[in-house]
Amino acid sequence: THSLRDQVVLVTGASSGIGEATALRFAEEGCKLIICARRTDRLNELKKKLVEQYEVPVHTATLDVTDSAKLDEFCSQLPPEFKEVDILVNNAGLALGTAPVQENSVEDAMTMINTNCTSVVLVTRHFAPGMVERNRGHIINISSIAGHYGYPGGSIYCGTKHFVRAFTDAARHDLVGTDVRVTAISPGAVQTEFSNIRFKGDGAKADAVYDGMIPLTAQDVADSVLYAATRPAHVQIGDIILYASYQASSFSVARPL
Ligand code: 8X3
Repeated sequence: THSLRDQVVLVTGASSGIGEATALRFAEEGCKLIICARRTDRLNELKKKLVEQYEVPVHTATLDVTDSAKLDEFCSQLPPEFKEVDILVNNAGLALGTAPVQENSVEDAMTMINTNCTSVVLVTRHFAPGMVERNRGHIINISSIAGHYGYPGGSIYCGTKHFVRAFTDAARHDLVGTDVRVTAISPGAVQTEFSNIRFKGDGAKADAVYDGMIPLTAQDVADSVLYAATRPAHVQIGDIILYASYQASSFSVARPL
């Protein structure tokens, strides 16, 4: 395996869930962290934890990744110590609603597309050239099992995750022959704020998603990210699909508990 010590890792959507768990795991390996998210207080709390527990350098930025001007500014104004990103984790993403296709909210659709797709394009466009120039780097995109098939009520969300998967695959083709690796991670049911956000704060609906089964945790997904990042340089993980054990797909979930 390959040591991550002192590598610069950027995680978008780092204030909670998979992003936060991933930032903590990279810090544990001695990486320098750039963490961005919308919630300043949550970011500051995470920064404190990263610095106190792992004594690593941390740069934070309060940022809504759907604001492309701010996103550009953030990417181009990183302090010198953090400018050369080695590992980019495109994690920021969300689902909003489960409307059938004929009733999609255009506003929700645009928020999902801008968060899950556009931001990945922009951040990758910013940091990939430096990776190619230095001939080192790893782009890790958090996709979903929703990137592998569609399901009822998921026309936009599944569409965005299919985009992430195809973008990841095409990027791997573009970068073949360089030492820059490109990986997708495709989790199934993970208990984070995901369902609370999808159901807009309806806790009962959110809880029902995980009722009677044992969902994946954010840490389980962070483990997969770390697995991909710590392979020897000649090994490139394409996509890790991970389901909860009581789950065979988004729409086939057993609830024996
Ligand atoms: C989240 C998993 O099954 O709701 O990406 O699409 S699912």
